Amino acid sequence: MARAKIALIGAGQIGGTLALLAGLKELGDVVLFDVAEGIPQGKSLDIAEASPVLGFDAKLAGTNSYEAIEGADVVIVTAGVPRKPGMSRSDLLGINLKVMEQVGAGIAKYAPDAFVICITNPLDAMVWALQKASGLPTHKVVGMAGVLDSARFRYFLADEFDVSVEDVTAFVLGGHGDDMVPLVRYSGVAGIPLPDLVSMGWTTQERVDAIVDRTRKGGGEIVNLLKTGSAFYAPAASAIEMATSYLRDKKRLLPAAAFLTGEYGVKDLYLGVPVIIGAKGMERVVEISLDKGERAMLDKSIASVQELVSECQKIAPDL
Ligand code: TXD
Repeated sequence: MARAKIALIGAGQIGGTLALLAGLKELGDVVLFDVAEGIPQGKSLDIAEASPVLGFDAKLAGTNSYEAIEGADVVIVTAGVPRKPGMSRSDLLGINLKVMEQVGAGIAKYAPDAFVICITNPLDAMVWALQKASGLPTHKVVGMAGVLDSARFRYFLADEFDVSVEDVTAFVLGGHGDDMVPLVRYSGVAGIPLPDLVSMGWTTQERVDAIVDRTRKGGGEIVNLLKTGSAFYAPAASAIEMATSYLRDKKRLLPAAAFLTGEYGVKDLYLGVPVIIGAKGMERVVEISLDKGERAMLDKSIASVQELVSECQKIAPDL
């Protein structure tokens, strides 16, 4: 059977890492697209030259033309501009909205059957714009943030308990921002919920609160350290996990920004919720029960996402 084709729109820090991981995991052939000339070509050649050493077979191509993504099975979008000093949030929104319009048009023309994963920030608004601009069905366009946010939560918990990251599960709901909702009740070690681990004396409520806070600010922590960019290894790994679930029909239950049609009381908005990802795309939204406190946190997160999308609608009323 022919290899799957994976198109990566944006060949920056995350795009390059995605190409390497897709190769290492032999997910398929990779096309790296960017408006910058030479970068996608250079990165794809560099990774192709690593393939004999690393022992994977994949065709890697770099391009500045959308034609090259024709027939892609998966498209992962990281294209965009980071926020620079002096740039307001609206300035950034305006620029990245234009980028989503271009990328959406390219996908609509050359890869209308693809499963699309958006990573560009501000995530919950950009995935909304990308779906509108591409016109692809909503269950084929999702946003990546929750896998990353819960991976951070899992890592911090594994470190706290000195146990394998493999045995730690963690749940994060809501938008990708400081008001995301890490769900303590649904997180734990090998089926033991976090509140029980507190009762068992493995940790204290204060330390759990501090971990929740660190998870919320996880993106900023990396930006403060790197200074010239944001996280890219963990974001790329997270998107690859989502792409793998689609390509291999694994039906993983993963948190993702999904288009809601009434679930969690939300309509016509992308929001981070647990979903099943399989061969049909985003196959199911999983509605878990929330207590009062969790619901209040989610409502706050929904309001921030709604505000961002309303701002987008003002800037681009045609979308
Ligand atoms: O959890 C999450 N969703 C995120 C999101 C976690 C970390 C970072 N997140 C966001 O991903 C970040 O705020 C950015 O919006 C994206 C991509 O991050 P990356 O670190 O890869 O950014 P780069 O290195 O600046 O790469 C962006 C590339 C760069 O090579 C540009 O030339 C290209 O995008 N670019 C374009 N490509 C195609 N088409 C257009 N129009 C375009 N404009 C810029």
